[in-house]
Amino acid sequence: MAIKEVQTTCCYCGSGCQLLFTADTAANKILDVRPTWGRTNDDKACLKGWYGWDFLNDPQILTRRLRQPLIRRGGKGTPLAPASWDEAVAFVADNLKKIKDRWGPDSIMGAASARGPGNEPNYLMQKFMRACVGTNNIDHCARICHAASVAGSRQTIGEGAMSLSIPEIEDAEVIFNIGYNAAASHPIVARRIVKAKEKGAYLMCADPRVTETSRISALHLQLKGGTNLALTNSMAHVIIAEGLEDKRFIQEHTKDFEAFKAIVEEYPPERAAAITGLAPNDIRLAARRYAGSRHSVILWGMGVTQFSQGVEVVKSLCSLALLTGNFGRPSTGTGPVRGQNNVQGTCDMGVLPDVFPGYQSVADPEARAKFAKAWGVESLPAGPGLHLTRVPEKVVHEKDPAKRIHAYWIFGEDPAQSDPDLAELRETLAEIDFVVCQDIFMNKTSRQADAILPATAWGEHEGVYTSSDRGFQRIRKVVEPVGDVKDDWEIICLVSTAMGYPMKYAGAEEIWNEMIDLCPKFAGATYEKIERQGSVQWPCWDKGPQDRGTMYLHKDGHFATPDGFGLFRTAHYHPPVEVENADYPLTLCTVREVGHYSARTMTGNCRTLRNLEDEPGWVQISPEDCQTLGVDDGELVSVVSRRGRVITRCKKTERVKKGAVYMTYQWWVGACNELTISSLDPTSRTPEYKYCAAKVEKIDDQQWAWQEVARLYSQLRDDMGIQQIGKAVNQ
Ligand SMILES: Nc1nc2c(c(=O)[nH]1)N[C@H]1C(S)=C(S)[C@@H](COP(=O)(O)OP(=O)(O)OC[C@H]3O[C@@H](n4cnc5c(=O)[nH]c(N)nc54)[C@H](O)[C@@H]3O)O[C@H]1N2
Ligand SMILES: Nc1nc2c(c(=O)[nH]1)N[C@H]1C(S)=C(S)[C@@H](COP(=O)(O)OP(=O)(O)OC[C@H]3O[C@@H](n4cnc5c(=O)[nH]c(N)nc54)[C@H](O)[C@@H]3O)O[C@H]1N2
Ligand code: SF4
Ligand SMILES: [Mo]
Repeated sequence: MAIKEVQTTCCYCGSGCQLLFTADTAANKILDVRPTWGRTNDDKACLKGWYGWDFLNDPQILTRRLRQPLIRRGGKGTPLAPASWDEAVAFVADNLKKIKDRWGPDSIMGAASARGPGNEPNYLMQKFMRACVGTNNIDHCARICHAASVAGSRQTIGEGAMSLSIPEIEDAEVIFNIGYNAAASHPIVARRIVKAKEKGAYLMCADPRVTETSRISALHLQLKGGTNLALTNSMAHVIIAEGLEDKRFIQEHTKDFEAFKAIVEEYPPERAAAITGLAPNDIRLAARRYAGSRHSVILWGMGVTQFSQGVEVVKSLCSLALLTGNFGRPSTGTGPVRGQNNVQGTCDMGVLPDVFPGYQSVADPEARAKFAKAWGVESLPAGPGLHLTRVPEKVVHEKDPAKRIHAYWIFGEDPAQSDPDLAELRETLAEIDFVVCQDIFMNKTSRQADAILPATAWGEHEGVYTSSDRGFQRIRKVVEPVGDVKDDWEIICLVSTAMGYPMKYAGAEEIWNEMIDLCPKFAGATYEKIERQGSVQWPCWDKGPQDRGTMYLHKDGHFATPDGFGLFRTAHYHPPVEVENADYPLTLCTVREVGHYSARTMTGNCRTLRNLEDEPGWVQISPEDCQTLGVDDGELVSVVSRRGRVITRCKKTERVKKGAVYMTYQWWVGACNELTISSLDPTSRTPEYKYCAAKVEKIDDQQWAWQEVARLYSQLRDDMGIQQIGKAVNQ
């Protein structure tokens, strides 16, 4: 037995925890995993860090690893059949070329990955789309996540990332936690919130549900879902009305205060109370507490961004921090805590339709000229590309074939599970001429693919992830990949080369070096420095050892806006797009499961995590609603919206209020995205996952319902060609 120890960064959430693997290199097996010291996690990890690596063993519980390329040789309607890499690459390149020649570069869409691959393949994916295909149609799951934070923060303070670092949270004096459930989503960040409380911080939590954070908060603002903007505008109203604003900071470092004041003046607590259902004095208390400290921190998540008014709420939160001068010092500022392990990084790499790597605008002629020169092309497209949430609009709702999307390369995402309104998404995938999936597992999306390209997973390749707080950290190979799989970056190089735009690299570090040389903000973050420090937070301008990176942004009130001033912005409140009514009397909100992760291809294939929770998921219902519906805890029920119907288990709980029900989006059978609505924020195009009208129906024949769940589950697995159901679970 040859033993080695390898340190790497966790592949789930953006907390960026460091894990130490012990592996038997002779047997190519992982023996043990434990957390180790890291900048964000000290030496702690949550249950996914401890148990979330078992998918590397491919126990085939939910789905199975992809081990060889698969193509539909005879076109749509013919089966997916194994192919050699040469054949699969030629097949993908020929089809993409044909589509580009016939319909132009903008008929091709690319989605890249905030998960396992890391920064380097994402850099290459956007380079491929821009330099080889010639379009800015490149995006990723930030769109359906924190895109509203990126847009809203950039419009006010100039930078879309967390202004402070995860460790700084524990020294905050006041934490305003809004629409963020760290105990389930980022347990290691939650630990910092607990520590802040232990050190005497005042916690306040705005969430329509009772969460672990609300339980330890001094003030729980249990507002009605979809009313954030009324609350935040009203807090600003109180701060100004009571003269609690930081007048000097406003004078010296901000603009547009008067226009902001004119809007928030219309939100006295009594009016906001009528919209939010909160007590006026609780709103006053929240405002006074927030303004009463020089170390106030706002942490927010999907309960802010996944609304058709998400961007406006983000702007109002940044404005609250401007109003009170809570920027530019340690343990203060704004914290849109980025979800996925590398969603900050995938944004950093320019996997967005409007920016190159390092947030350099595609509309800026100088930036275009710089990247065109470096990438050896005459010119690069200037117009912003398509947001991935608009693909259905450009397929099923676009009658003119010249304006349609004809090809979609989906790399490390599972939109057929994670996008809203899945029936429409399936119709979209069926209508697109050519769909490529590059993944590590068979998933719901790859069922509809014309070509599947199998990649190495986290633990099988090298690279860099960016944690939620702008920290570049290394990921390292622990085991050798099994089967005919390739590194994501290599797959992109092969297709690009076959399409006539050669790309060749010796490894991830060479790609990284090309990237940092093009991005001033990242220029100093060499592999060597990341290795030495463990983590380098951007901006890091200089390669020398004296530039260790940046812990917090906007030092001394200098914002990242063009002229350095912070801009006050907010808007008037409006309700969500689809509200409850006589036919659909409940509101449906969708959230997270602590032991499972996103589309679940990875955690669903980890034996210990699978034992925590299983299909068909659950729906949280208040005891009053359970009584009205005549349903009880554990019973199967149907949840129905205008777009679909699914079966799931009733979870009766006092944590939710009457009239509002909650599901998690992790389940294949109880898939809540069959029900969600694709109404989008007009700026960030983020879907309103947190609010639509629904009803719950009792199922009288429970035996039939359980059989139906089993039937639907095996049908999905059969469609995916996963034969060995239940096999190898105990291996
Ligand atoms: N275990 C696990 N961890 C994860 C993930 C996972 O799938 N599983 N996913 C990761 C990803 S991609 C992300 S983006 C993060 C997301 O992490 P979070 O932002 O914590 O995500 P959610 O649980 O979707 O929503 C947060 C809270 O918003 C509340 N909320 C709903 N509506 C409203 C409202 O109108 N106002 C307010 N103020 N609150 C509201 C919900 O009740 C919920 O408690 O988690 C990451 N971590
Ligand atoms: N209803 C509802 N829906 C939601 C949300 C919600 O709150 N409610 N939240 C949304 C949010 S915030 C997010 S971020 C999205 C997430 O949605 P997705 O990004 O679609 O979900 P993931 O499970 O992270 O999907 C990642 C895919 O990448 C694959 N993968 C992992 N590692 C690698 C690798 O190294 N290489 C390759 N090629 N593939 C890899 C996985 O197998 C999986 O198929 O879901 C959104 N959907
Ligand atoms: S908190 Fe996030 S990064 Fe840390 S171990 Fe858990 S899932 Fe991994
Ligand atoms: Mo996310």
